[in-house]
Amino acid sequence: MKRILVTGAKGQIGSELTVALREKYGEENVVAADIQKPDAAFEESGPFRVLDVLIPEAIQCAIKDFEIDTIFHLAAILSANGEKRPEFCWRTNMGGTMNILELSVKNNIEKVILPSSMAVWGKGVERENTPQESILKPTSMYGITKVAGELLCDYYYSKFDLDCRGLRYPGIISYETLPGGGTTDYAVEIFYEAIKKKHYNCFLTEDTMLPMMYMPDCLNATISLAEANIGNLTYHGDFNVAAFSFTPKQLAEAIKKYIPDFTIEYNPDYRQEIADSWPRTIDDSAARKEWGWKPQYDIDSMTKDMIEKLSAKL
Ligand code: VAH
Repeated sequence: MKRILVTGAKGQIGSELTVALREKYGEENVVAADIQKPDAAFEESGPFRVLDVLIPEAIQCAIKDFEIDTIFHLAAILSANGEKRPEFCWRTNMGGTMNILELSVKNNIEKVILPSSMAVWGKGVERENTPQESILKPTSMYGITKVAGELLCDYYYSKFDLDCRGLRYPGIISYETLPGGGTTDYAVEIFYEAIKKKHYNCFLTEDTMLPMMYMPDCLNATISLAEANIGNLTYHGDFNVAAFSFTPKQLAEAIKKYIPDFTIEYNPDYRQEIADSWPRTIDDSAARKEWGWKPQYDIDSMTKDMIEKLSAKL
């Protein structure tokens, strides 16, 4: 991995993954790409390309211009936004992924990281300690695109010998960039509202347990998988990874340790149905065994760090 392209680089994960990769591989060796134009700070921090992943010629130019050998493809429409415009979600997520895979084969790209998501699960699956091997029948368009992405990852690996890897992200919590249209976004919004208003109107019920992960662990998992020896990997595009699970009520209790007069109300909306189709806890033993995955944060250390960093930022 010497010359890296990150698509979706202005997104919640992409923006921090770009910074982490630049710290490790050098600013000039990590090209941030997004359909949105960069702000001045982003543009000054290293190479940037405005890139629509639905235009193959644009991807081809970026690969050639920057001599790319590794691609982290983060550009995607997430679960909640995907239900508002399912056709657009399919076209964007699948069109972008196919372009990235086809051009990676054409340009002999060494490695492609195609993130998946716990959204791949749906009906007929054990929701406690959901196993690595299980039925994949998602009920969201986003989840359908993530199952298709996992299958494409394995297909391009076996048919074209393309080193293609992916991990099933749980909900990711961070303070740098607001998340964009996911069902787990409540676990980020709640911190902003707790600090600014000491109250949060939650769009999920108080007992909706979901697997979550703090951003530093997400970045560590993504880069560790990317750097793992392919010969040690039984799985490729669909590693389960998890850190901790909580309900909105449990998260509110953790926040109250730092903001005692914080209050919360629960008014579930359309995202409740999506959340109810996802696991409550996940078995990530394969990732732990095959590439040494081990989260560093739990709900308390994440909450402490989020409140400290976000209070300073706000
Ligand atoms: C979402 N944050 O809510 C994303 C993620 C599993 C959750 O894929 O859509």
